[in-house]
Amino acid sequence: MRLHSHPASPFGRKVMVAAHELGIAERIRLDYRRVTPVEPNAAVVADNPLGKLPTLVLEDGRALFDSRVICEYLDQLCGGGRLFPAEPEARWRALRLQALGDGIMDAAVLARYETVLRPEELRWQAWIEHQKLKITRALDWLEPRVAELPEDGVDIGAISVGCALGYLDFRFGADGWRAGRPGLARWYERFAARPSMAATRPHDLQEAA
Ligand code: 99T
Repeated sequence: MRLHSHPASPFGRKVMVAAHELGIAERIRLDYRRVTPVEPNAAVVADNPLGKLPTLVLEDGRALFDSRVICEYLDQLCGGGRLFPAEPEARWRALRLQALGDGIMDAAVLARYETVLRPEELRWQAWIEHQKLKITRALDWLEPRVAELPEDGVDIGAISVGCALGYLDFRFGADGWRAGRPGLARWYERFAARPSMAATRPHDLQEAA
């Protein structure tokens, strides 16, 4: 399998953390791509009309997107029920946390694009502030519910929230998301120490195709 991705993408990281947790990371070849909403990458667009990362290309040439679909595919490939719990209560808890983590990443990526991509004279400060407010509200919502996240194990909710917090450290470290959120900070410290997270730390890359 091939994965169009980028080492800075939190969604690409989510897929690779899932693959590491399932023990199949070595079956995925990483094709790093440079992609922004205004600079689509032809190789990615050929496999995904949305032109987004991550996109997984299977051995038979079919492509899967987005990160939610890819993660569920990988889980099924390994028998199912490991990252996406089957038992209803655990399942909806994990899926809701996945939606929260993905939503934080969406807001953070949109704030980032507004900051670094848009020409300076067109930048819209209110847009950035309101994307960041989404992140603030999501983290404040999560702090008293941190027990919903698995303490030692892993599921798709934990992976998504973990990658979202890792992305905030990577792109918005100065915002200090840990302040006033000791429960979440403690949970993340343990989660970030997992080998799957250590193997997928985000970084920028100049030479992506
Ligand atoms: O929107 C675009 O055209 C290019 N952006 C992306 O492909 C981003 C890369 S993160 N990916 C997504 O937004 C995927 C979201 C989707 N719902 C999923 O896969 O779950 C780039 C971050 C950075 O450069 O800092």
